[in-house]
Amino acid sequence: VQAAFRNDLAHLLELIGTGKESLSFMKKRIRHLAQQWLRAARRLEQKLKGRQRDQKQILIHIGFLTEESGDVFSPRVLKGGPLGEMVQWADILAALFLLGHSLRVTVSLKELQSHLGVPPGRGNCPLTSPLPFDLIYTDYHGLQQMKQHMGLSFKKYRCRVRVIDTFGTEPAYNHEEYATLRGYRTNWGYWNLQPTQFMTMFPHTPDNSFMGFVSEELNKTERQFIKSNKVSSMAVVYGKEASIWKVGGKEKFLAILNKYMEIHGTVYYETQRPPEVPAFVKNHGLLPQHEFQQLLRKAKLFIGFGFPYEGPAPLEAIANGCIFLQARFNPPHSSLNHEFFRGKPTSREVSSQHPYAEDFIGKPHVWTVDYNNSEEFEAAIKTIVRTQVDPYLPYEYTCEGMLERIHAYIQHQDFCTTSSSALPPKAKSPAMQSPASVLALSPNTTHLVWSPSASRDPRAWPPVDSLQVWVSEARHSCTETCRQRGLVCEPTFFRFLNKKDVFLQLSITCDSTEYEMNHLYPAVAENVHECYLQKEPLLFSCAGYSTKYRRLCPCRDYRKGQVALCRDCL
Ligand code: U2F
Repeated sequence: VQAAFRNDLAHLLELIGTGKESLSFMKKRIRHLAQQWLRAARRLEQKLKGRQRDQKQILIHIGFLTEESGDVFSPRVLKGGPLGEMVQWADILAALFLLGHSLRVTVSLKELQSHLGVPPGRGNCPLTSPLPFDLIYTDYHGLQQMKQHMGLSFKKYRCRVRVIDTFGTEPAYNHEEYATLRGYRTNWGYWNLQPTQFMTMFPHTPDNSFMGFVSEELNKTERQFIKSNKVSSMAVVYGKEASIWKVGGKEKFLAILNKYMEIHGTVYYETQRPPEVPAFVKNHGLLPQHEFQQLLRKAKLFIGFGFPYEGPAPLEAIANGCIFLQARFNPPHSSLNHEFFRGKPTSREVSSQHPYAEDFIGKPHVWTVDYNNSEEFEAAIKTIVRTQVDPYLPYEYTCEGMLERIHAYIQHQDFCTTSSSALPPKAKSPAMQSPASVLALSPNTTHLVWSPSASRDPRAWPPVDSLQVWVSEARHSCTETCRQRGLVCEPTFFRFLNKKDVFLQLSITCDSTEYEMNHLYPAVAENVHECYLQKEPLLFSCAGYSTKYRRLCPCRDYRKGQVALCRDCL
């Protein structure tokens, strides 16, 4: 069946169900953004005119909202608890629905079992009939529940699963045997999925797919209006929970800020003003999402105190014409040195409260400074008060951008067929059978580019024409190596360069070449002329570096404002 774009969100609201504050929050959000979503769907429909799109049967199982996993989020929706995940799920639901797929939504174990066809009263048995879904979007909690209740069928069907994973899962933590051997300890990892089956809230690592969410969009009139009504002395503090005010040294930087600006907050409180919030701060209490946006429209500055990490609010602030000021973390925070990230399946180094804002947006919208350096902090405030900025929203966070991206994933990502586009988790060293086409790489002085004369596999996605092979410096990851060249690391291309010939083409001398399991391979230990190839395709990883190796990195181009897609990827 062909999928038809939908032009009404009413039926989706029914599908979501009732009975939890988190569900009400999500429905309110969908209702509020409905017009914006519908306009975007019409634009994408025009863009894709006539393109064949299959309608998928999709199960959306939001594990963290089930009672069985504790549902700690729902009771905190109105109390300043995290909303980022609910923002994202609401947007995923809207996007999948508008693209015309057939959806089932579950937030309890019982519903999950009945949709999967698990016989009542039994668990951990193979399903009695074939799984009625082409795709299952869930999270780590849901994944655990599915594993527990599907028995052997879990292995068979796990290629249909997409895991919404806020902060990301790096390949080294995903591979059970390797993670165990090498001490990549985590509370969540070890699933042996294809790393791109994990979908993140921001484009944290190219090893995962970037799912994202949306922010409110403004038309020209609204922009104009916002710009002329900005109160240049008004600052809003990022954070709904009183605990964020416990940050060390806050007296000093708040006193500086207060010299130039009136400070507002949206900190949750029950009856009394939270004692952590100083008296000179105008606290509005936790606001409903659309009122929070109205506040941002007036404010000049949105200021972060270091927590929460990597949430949606800074994008909303920037989209409403605020400048976002945040603390640089030196040294960076990560699972190795910070409680919040400990046990998360990634060693990504978080260089500020919001690295996406820092790296993908930057000045004049985003200022990342050392809060312990009073001069630097004060200079930033002084400049910000004088600086005019336009509201800005990266295309990938617009409704059209998100629809376009999810459409591309659904059309092209296939982890079930063992074709060239997705290697099976446990095939006999498929990493060794590199495709013949790689021989057509034509050498350049410093790197390799794909030769157009190469026979190309039309099913391969992203199309291999966008591949450029670069050799990293020692101590550099492939993520970084590609980024330095205005490109992005593309893990699906590793299989094209995991090959002895490629070293030769790059004029790298190899006295020996070995296949081993290591998430940094293919790589060369330059001073000893030892070359290494990857034995386990699940360990192909853009993340990771070492002083010992220069890595072979598969980079590709990307669309401006849509890093998930290469130029010819739609
Ligand atoms: C992040 O979760 P948070 O919920 O703390 O993220 P925020 O950036 O604060 O934003 C979530 C939403 O809260 C809304 C705002 C955002 O869309 O519009 N909001 C509101 O409705 N009323 C207000 O007064 C203020 C904000 C992140 F998303 C999670 O993944 C992490 O677990 C968490 C911890 O790092 O941070």
